[in-house]
Amino acid sequence: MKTLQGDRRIAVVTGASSGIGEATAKVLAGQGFHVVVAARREERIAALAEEIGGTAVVTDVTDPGAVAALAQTCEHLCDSLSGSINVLINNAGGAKGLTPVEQADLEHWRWMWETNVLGTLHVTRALLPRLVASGDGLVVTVTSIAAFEIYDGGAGYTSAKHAQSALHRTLRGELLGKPVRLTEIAPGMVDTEFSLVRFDGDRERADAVYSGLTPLTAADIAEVIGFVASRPPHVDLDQIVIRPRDQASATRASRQI
Ligand code: 8X3
Repeated sequence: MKTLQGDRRIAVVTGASSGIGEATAKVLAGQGFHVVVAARREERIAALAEEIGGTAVVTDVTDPGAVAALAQTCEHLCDSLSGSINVLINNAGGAKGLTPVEQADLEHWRWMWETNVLGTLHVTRALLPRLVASGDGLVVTVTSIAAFEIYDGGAGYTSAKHAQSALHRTLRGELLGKPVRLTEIAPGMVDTEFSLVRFDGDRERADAVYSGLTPLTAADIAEVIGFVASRPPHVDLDQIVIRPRDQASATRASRQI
């Protein structure tokens, strides 16, 4: 098979403006990747790209036009750097609200399905031909323990994460025989903007999620993704669940209050 393996290995990270995405972009840059940082917040990704010597692309993963432009930029980068797209980190996503099904906020549900599920679909579909052509591709999708657990008030988020995980794991079979590894990272509590977004900027409510325990940090997750990315091409870490020691499940945690 003809491959486009170039001199420079390129990694694309979505949701790179903060948290796990930002930390992962830094780890991958440290490993020598040219990192394309994609997110909606221009100022943040421009500063990050400057810091790590990467490329910032303002991208809303729910917008197919924006994702097509991201893919186009990646094509140009491959040419200008004589590089190949070897890594995609599907990290964009999140939760909104925590309400029972009976009171479901349809806008919240739509946002969660659009961002976590269709966003992953748009970006993966757009970059897959390049990842395959690189001869050594890797797709990491950051889901959540909500991809296999459920909890009261969480159906919008858990159903979206279940679907995102199903989409990702389906690729493992569809791409069998092609040179692309697939890893699902399923974190539990990570102290990022996650809860602040979920509770619409309510700092007190967001902080309460992590009170009395030691949550994971974005860097903890990024370090594991860096390990995944640095394995040889024949080693596929299919699924990795990472929780704080203090968290047994989405609904059971040990808190010292
Ligand atoms: C979020 C996981 O444990 O904070 O994706 O609900 S948890």
